[in-house]
Amino acid sequence: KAYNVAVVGATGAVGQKIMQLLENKSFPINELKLLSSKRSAGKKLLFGNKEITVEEATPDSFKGVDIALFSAGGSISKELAPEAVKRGAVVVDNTSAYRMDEHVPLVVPEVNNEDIANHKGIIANPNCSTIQMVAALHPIKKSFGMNRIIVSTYQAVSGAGAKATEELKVQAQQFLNEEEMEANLLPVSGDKKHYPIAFNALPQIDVFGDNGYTFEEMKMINETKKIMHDEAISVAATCVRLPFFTSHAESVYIEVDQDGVEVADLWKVLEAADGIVLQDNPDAQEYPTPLSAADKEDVFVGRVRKDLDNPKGFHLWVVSDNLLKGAAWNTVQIAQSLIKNNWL
Ligand code: 11C
Repeated sequence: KAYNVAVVGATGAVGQKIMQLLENKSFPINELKLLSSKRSAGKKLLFGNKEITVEEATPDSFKGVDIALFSAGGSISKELAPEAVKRGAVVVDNTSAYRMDEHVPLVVPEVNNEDIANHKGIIANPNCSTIQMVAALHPIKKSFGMNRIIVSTYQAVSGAGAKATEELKVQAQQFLNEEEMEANLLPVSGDKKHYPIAFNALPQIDVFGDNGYTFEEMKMINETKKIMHDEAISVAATCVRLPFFTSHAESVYIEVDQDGVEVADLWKVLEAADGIVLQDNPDAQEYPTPLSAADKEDVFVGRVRKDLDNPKGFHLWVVSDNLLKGAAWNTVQIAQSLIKNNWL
C-alpha cells in the first residue's frame, strides 16, 4: 500500500531533509504534497526527478492526506495540525506546540516506540538536543537503572535556523577582515540583546524562564522525563550555542541505580543498541565530533568514563546531526513505525 503524504514546511532546512529521507528510504508514497507558509508558496522543488509546486498550507490542503509531517514552526502546527487530523490525517509534529500535551505521545522510536499506538491524531517529535541524549541513555537506564542526569550542550547554529547559519558565516568573515561583527539574531531573535556567535560561546538558547533556566534547558528536562516515563529522575541542563554549523554535542553525567557497573558494561549495552554508534578509543584518539557526525542518522557516543568519586557516576560524550536524528530522521522513523505497526 502507498500513502498520501504532506510535508508542511517543505522549503525549510528540516523539510528539505525530510524530503531527502522519504526518497532515500523509499517511503511508500502515492502522492506527495509540499506545503508552506504563503511566503514560500509557488516555489518548485524536486522529489526524485519529479517537480512539485509548493502550495500554501490551508485547512483544506489536508483532504485525502494520510500522513502529514509538520516542520514549519509552532504557530502553523497549532493552527493546522488539528485541521489535518479533522480531515483524517495522522500528524507527526516537529515543533514544540504539542510536546507536553498529555494526550500527545512524544516519541524517540528507539526509546518509546510503543507510545505511538496511543496517538489521537498527533505524535510529537522531541527537541533535537533531547532526542540524541535519551537515545544514548535509554539502553543504559534499561539495563542498570538511572536516577540523575546532568547535561551541558554544545549546539550548532543550524538549530536556530538558516538565518543563524548565515549570521555565523557573515560574522566569521567580518572577524577575519578585522571588521566589527554585526549581531542581529543570536542568541535568540525574540530577546532584547544580540551577541556575536563567531569565535564565541553563548550560554543562552531560547529565552529565559522565571527559574533562571532557558526554554531549551527546560525542554531537555521536561521532555526527557516524559519520553522516559520517569517523573522522578533528576535532570539538569545547561545549553550553549557554539560556532559550528551542524550536529549538537553533549557532555552528559549520569548516576545509575545498580552497584558494580563498569565502563565495559556501558560499552556493551551501547554497542547493542539500535541507532547508537560507539566511538570510544582514547588510545587511538577516537571519539565523535560535530563534523564526523554530520549527515549521519545515528547517535554517536564516546569518552565513556567512570566518575572518580561516585562509583555509580559516569561521564559520556554524545554527538548527533541535529537536523537528521534531531529532527527529520526521527520524524520519518515515527511515520515508518505508524505504517509498519498499523497504527495509522
Ligand atoms: C536549537 N534545539 O538548537 C533548538 C532547535 O524545539 O524544536 C529546535 C527547537 C525545537 O536552537
